[in-house]
Amino acid sequence: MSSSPRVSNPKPQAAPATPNAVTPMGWMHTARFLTTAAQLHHLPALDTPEIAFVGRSNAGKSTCINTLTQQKQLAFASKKPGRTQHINLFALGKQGITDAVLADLPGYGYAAVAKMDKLRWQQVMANYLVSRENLMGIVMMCDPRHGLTELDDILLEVIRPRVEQGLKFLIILTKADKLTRAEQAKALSIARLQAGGGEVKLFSALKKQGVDDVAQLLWDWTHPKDGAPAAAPAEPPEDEPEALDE
Ligand SMILES: Nc1nc2c(ncn2[C@@H]2O[C@H](COP(=O)(O)OP(=O)(O)OP(=O)(O)O)[C@@H](O)[C@H]2O)c(=O)[nH]1
Ligand SMILES: [Mg+2]
Repeated sequence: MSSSPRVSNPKPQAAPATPNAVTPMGWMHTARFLTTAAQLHHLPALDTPEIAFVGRSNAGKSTCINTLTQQKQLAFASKKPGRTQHINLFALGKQGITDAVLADLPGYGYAAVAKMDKLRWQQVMANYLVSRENLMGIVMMCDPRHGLTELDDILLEVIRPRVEQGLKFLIILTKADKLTRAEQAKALSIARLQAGGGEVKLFSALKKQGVDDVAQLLWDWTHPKDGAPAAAPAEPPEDEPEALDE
């Protein structure tokens, strides 16, 4: 990544003394578009902690980002799978001072994408997840009606070494409005078993379920009370990253 300019951001400011001046939801609403890139080396190298939204195509990643940030079209959401085709970065932080970045990634597993395009994307994504230095957390979006799929499991394997080194990890069970209460409870306990100690939350963009919880968690990740470093160590980028198989 030495070819990319390193963008140094000012250190996050200490929270103001007034308790309500910065809330996780208020912080989320400061989201603004930062940049978009079709390839990893086109992304600027950042010092700011970054949280990536990953998951199958159509799982609801872009909608989740729009719901959390309360902006209708910050990320492009669509009924048609494969809507997001770039890595899109959004900056968060009060008074224009960026203290975290959200990354909306293209979904995987969408059958109607040409094989070469699929392979290219899987490589870009695997390389991003393994080598993005400021990546400090991953939110995996999963439609509980389908559960974690084989591709989700492969992705979990790709990131496992970084999770073991401290990368934060959350599974969001999306479209919870499509499940009954009993189905929600069942999906939650199954996903908790699969998450290997990671957090799992139910979420519905339609019903605004889980919005506060997720905002609070992402805030806690990026504003650690003990001042510990936010990002987990990354591997140097490889020329031939491991592709995610179908
Ligand atoms: N009922 C319901 N529909 C949802 C919810 N979240 C997303 N959707 C719908 O699911 C479809 C896909 O949403 P997107 O946010 O574009 O999904 P994505 O994961 O970003 O998809 P890709 O960009 O293709 O990877 C859209 O029609 C959304 O309206 C939800 O919480 N409830
Ligand atoms: Mg999307």
